[in-house]
Amino acid sequence: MNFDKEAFKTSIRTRLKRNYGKHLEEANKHDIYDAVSASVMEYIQTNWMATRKTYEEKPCRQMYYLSAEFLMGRALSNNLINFGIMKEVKEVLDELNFDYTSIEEEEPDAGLGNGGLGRLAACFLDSLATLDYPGHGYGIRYQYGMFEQRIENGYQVEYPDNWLKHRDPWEVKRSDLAVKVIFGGTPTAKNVSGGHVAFRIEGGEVITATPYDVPVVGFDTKTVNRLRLWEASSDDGFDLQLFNDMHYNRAVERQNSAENISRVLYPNDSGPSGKALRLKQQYFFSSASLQDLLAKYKRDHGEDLSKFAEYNVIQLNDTHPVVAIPELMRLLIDEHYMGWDDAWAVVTKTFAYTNHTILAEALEKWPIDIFQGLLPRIYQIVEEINRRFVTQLREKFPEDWQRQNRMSIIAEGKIHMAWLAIVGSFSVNGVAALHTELLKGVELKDWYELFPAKFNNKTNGVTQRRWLASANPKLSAFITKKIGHGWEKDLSQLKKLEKYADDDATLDEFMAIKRENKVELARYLKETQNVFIDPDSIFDVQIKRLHEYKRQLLNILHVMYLYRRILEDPTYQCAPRTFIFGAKAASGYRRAKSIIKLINAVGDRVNNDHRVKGKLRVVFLENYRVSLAEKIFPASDVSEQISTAGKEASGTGNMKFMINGAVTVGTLDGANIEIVEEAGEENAFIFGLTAEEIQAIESGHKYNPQEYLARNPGLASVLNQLVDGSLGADTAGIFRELYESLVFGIEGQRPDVYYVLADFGAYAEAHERLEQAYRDQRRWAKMAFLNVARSGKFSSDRTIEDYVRDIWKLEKVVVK
Ligand code: 26Q
Repeated sequence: MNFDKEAFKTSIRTRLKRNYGKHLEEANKHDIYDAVSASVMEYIQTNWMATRKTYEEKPCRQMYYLSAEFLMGRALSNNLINFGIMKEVKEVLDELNFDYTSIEEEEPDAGLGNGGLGRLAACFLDSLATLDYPGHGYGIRYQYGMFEQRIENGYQVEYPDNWLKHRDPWEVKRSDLAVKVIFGGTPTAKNVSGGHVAFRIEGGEVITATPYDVPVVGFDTKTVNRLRLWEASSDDGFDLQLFNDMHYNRAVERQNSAENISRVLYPNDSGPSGKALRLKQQYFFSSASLQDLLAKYKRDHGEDLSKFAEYNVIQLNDTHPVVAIPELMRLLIDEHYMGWDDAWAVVTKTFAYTNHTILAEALEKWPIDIFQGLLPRIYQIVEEINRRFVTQLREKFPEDWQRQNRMSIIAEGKIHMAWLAIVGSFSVNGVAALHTELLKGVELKDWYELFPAKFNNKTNGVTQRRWLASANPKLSAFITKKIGHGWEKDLSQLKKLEKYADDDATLDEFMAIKRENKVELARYLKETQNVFIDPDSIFDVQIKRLHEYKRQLLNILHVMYLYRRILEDPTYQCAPRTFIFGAKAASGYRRAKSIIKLINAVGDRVNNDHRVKGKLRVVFLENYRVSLAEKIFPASDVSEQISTAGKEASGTGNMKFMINGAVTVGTLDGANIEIVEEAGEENAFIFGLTAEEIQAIESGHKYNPQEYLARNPGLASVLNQLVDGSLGADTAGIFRELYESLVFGIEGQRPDVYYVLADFGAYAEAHERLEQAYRDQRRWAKMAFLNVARSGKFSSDRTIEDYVRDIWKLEKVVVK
């Protein structure tokens, strides 16, 4: 595009005057961020309108990604890169005497997600727009996103993330498209001609859903798709009578109750909370989104909805939006007077479901009383779906009562949302090869036997525009110098780098870039968190949500093990290492919080012990989030992907490390398997029990962690430090709990549920191999370099092409 610098400057000045009544000279950094963003938005709008017009002129099949989470992070850099005006805007700011980096830092992260699942949704939107597919997001405009984490006295403390404190320059409020969503009330049969039975809801709480649209800018294309986020409010929420009678709180009760629905993201990435408000959130955005789609369909095609599924496909991001299945039935039957069978035919051609977890405790089940109280009509419909489904099951497995019970959508007082998802969708997919195989063979075995054709795998990916082009400009320039442009939209081109894998000059340059990125991260951490790290040490990094199955505990126990070794043998020679952690724990997850405290306690101990002499450092970075991740991946040497085999559905951080040239230490879990398959086993450090071995142990009930302690005195001694008070007296209690959970099992659990002790020896040994490899700098450089060259598969562009081909069946629509 032709970018007029002077016009852009004028635009910035105009906005400063209009929005803040300020001259350029009076503007602070935030004002500039806002004015620049608003000016960029002006350009985006042109393409956005053109895209909308293109989609409208010739109605085409479109995909809608329904997700309770979109972890978008910051928009400015991404939009400038995708729009192709980064260089120009930087120059403009330079000329106005502002530094781009510090302006960029003014933008709060849009942290509307917990972790992997939410960030995957964001990467998918980027790829869809870049590849010119008509695919859009629907979600919730949480007023407060993922909490801000501070570490106080080594403990995690949560603070609200008031990301909308200033206005968000990237959103457009569409009050004209607001819809109503009803909770509670009484379903009442109404008379409809033609013999159909339809219901209306009498009474109930009426919530207004107002959409805010955020543009999703494709890279090097005119396509701008849409993320539509719903905000909850009440139209008659303020009672003036009560206010006049000085009942100030009661006067706004209804307003608050409505607004609470989109108030805050549940900071829980691993399990149903069972809270009514969470179900309200799910129904709220599912219903609003479907009403929006039906209204559009009727504008384009008239009242006959029988062909709805030809033009719309809805991807359900885990079970969180699965209530959309009965809701679409309700809308078709009660509001559009379709018969059950016709409606069901539409529904089961519209929905596709992605599963993101095999942790049994994470599968959503809603207690009937909560569900029926909030959604009485939807409950009736779920009952009818289940009645018909169970009838079908009986025909297929007449005598198999157990199977019928296991598969009933409603059982033991609960509604099983994953079962509802499978029954109501035409596709069910896992997110990495192993994960899908485990779904088919174990977790969803009954379902695979019933509906084999629905099951398919879609290995996750990440967008190289954000995670390489934007996050790592130095490596990007280097890549482009070597192989030219093209990788930005076709990551498989990175394989052209392979021919330099034995070229010393290339490897030196590659490693020099890694070092510059390490220096830059060290500088940033010193400035923002007053944390010191040494760029001459190995940056060994584990950044992800804190969860027992991800085994941050294995990592920190190994650090304690190394520390002990250094103290026991002062002559012990090793490459200096910095172990970097970043992780948020769900607010109510006590054990995860204890692990954070342990990491910090070990850090205090190790970092302040002069005997360690720089050989070892442990840092826990506060408030891990997308914008911090963008600074860490490019500076990492080692990627810790050490989940218990079979537990991590895919992982996506593992891919971000790989494309930035970090070497994986990992188990054969999730997408790690595919990562080493691509990189070559010799270019990763794989260790530990396989999923199959763990299955065998579990079916034989023969795991005794004490055996591992008996065999490894070093490990026993490390574990002992958890309970001998050496990590600080105040923590004896919580570390004892960690100890006992590993060694004996507490609270009715098996000991060491996640096989930390079973894998410890192999993990320590993998680290020894790693250290050996690192000492040979050239060998290390080649390993890291080949990881980059072979990371092409892990672009979300590839993932999206897989979804398009197998599930969505979209055509590209090029905006002129
Ligand atoms: C459910 C009910 C109530 C409250 C919260 C939740 C909830 C919220 C978020 C449950 C799960 C999540 C998020 C799960 C998640 O992020 N899963 C990850 O998805 C990634 C993308 O597919 C995978 O790469 C990871 O392996 C998987 O852990």
